Amino acid sequence: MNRRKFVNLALGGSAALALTSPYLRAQPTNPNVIFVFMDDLNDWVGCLGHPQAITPNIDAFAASGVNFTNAHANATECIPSRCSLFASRRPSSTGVYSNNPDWPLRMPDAFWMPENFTQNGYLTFRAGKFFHPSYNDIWDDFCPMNPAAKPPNFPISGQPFSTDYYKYFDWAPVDVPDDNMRSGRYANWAIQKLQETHSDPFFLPIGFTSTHDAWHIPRRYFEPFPLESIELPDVPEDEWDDIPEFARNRYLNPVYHQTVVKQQQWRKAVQAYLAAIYYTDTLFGRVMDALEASPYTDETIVIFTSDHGLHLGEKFRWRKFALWQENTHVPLIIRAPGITQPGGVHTHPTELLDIYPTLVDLCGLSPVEDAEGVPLTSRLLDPTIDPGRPALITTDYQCHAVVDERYGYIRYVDGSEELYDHQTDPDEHINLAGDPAYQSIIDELAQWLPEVNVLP
Ligand SMILES: [Ca+2]
Ligand SMILES: [Ca+2]
Repeated sequence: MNRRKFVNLALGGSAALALTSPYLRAQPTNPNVIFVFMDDLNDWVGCLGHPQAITPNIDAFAASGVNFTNAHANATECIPSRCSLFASRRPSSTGVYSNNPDWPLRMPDAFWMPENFTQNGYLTFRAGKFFHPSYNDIWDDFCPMNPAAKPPNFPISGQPFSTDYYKYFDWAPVDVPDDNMRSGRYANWAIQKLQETHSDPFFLPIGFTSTHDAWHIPRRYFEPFPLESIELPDVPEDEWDDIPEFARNRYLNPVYHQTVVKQQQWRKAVQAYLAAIYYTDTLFGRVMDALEASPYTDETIVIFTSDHGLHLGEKFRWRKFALWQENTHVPLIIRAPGITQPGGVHTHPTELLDIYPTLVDLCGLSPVEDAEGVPLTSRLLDPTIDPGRPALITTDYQCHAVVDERYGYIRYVDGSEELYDHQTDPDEHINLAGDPAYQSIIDELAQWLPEVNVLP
């Protein structure tokens, strides 16, 4: 399907199907919304097939709604991803490509998701990280983003402090009770909100931060992951040879990996990230138990996702900012009473900027005139529906990835390209972009690149 055909389908498809659905009649008029983010969580969850992750609560939640198994963040860094998600705007349309805090000036007319809920009679309660910075004034109530409980001799991973990399690039078990961690506080605050009686429907985002480094996590969450059991990615020695020079220079900062290997920290970092995910999954489970025990459970939409993925040594690379799968692929699970059925799995490409139009649709919010996403309503009703479009991910100015059912295509600002066949090469080792046999596939995917690219 080409781009024009998709636009026509998208305009008519979702609304028409939603209006004729037998399920919709049972949908609450103004459902509550719990919107859970795990900051910097990649696809290391059981329900996306990760062999080591321990995520029983995320997995159980996925089984109760629709699991979007090919979902991608539209940007691979906190602020650009959140600006995209909460206004349903592409980074290429706003010029918000980096974590520069000037983003409100770049998006002065954005109709932000929490504002829309407020204007439509919802109470808005925020636990933890949502915007960045926080914008506390826009919420009816909030649990502030506490500073992380830093150990006294930070860093404690065993790596020496270095100005060559991010100062929180650190990990280790800590002897701190769950509830004293900042994500533990966010969970408890959200649980308390679910135990209160509210006069109006509520929008409750919970931004867990424990999956964002530094991974200083309560010790017991390390115990199921003994170091000798940790599996590291199998990276070919010549992995970088077929990556364009622009990407090597900009996205493959070798200092991180060289330090991690030299200090024998690779397994420890992976172990700590798995512990962080397990800990945060436990908190998520407590919130879901509180919802179950509350009067709100049958009238509350729950969304679970992340803001972007993360590298832990794949491509001999760490952290975020790039366009490979480790950075773009994220969990997305939605359960909407009266709309979704348990056990739904949607395998087609999906973008996080579709979430806001979906909430507009399901919660009766005001239309968002400049939204670039489309409602997922039809796919929630019938997860087998193929929307016929790929996911578009942006990191820097004119640096984009297009991911369809099978391929991942990357084009950088200088015109250099990568193409990976996820069917035969899911870990993206072999760049096919120079092979003429794949030119027609590149041409097909390239038509989805944005026509407008606002300067940074
Ligand atoms: Ca983030
Ligand atoms: Ca390679």
